[in-house]
Amino acid sequence: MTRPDTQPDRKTAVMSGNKLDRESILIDARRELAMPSRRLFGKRLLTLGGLSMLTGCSLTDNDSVTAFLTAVSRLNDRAQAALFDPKQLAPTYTEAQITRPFPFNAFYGIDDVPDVDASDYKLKISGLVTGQRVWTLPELYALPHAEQITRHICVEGWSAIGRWGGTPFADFLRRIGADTSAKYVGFKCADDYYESIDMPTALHPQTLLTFEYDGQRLPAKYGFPMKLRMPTKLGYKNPKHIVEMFVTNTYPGGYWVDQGYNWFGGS
Ligand SMILES: Nc1nc2c(c(=O)[nH]1)N[C@H]1C(S)=C(S)[C@@H](COP(=O)(O)O)O[C@H]1N2
Ligand SMILES: [Mo]
Repeated sequence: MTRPDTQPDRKTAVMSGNKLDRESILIDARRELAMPSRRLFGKRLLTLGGLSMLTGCSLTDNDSVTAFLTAVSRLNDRAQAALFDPKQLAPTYTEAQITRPFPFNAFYGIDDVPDVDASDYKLKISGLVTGQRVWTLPELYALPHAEQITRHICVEGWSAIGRWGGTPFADFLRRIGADTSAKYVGFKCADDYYESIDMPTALHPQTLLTFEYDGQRLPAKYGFPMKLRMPTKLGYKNPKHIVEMFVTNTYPGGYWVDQGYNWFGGS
């Protein structure tokens, strides 16, 4: 089993034994602030001490440390959302730069990849949309087509360049009559994974609902029948094996996010 990188360390630092290890907590919190997606925020806006005062945490017990780290993460969500430029494009690459083989990753091993049956697959659409209905794969495959060669960055410490094909998600949201003034789009997956993203990222021009990898139908390991591909977000924000999506103003969380990981997850 694999998981994003900072979480086990954070858990170890915060929860090991009764005696609080101040040193490792500070190392951990500094590391949080040093993550690529947080660097801007950490450097520009606040020092660790400032954050501590701001959140009113005295860092004297496990609960306050957890609250402190959660507050850091939630503040970062807001800072990242404020810094997100809906028109700024992530870098794209050439075919020759594609990483081969492209890595597989999930919260389980490759032998447990879900086997989604194409013939009775239906994508459910719910929430704040006028077109609450299900979509079959032939209907989805007939949507306008776009391609991207972009870099996928996993917080476990690897990145890889891949080529995905599918349909621009903004178009799809308009097609289903989504309320694009709503805050979130949530996803449920065939493997019990779930995720949610902010609406500005959902509408970003490089956010694609993908059905293909490198010119072929998306293989099971990369998320058959579809993966939401967002080069502006870290790997764990990109749900594979999507079976349902919903538009909502109620914060839906995510598989890793609900275990303490940063929700915005910009890269
Ligand atoms: N359904 C589902 N989607 C998921 C995951 C998962 O475990 N299940 N893992 C995430 C993580 S952490 C990464 S890095 C990427 C890996 O995608 P890949 O197998 O195409 O490299 O999928 C993301 N989306
Ligand atoms: Mo990841």
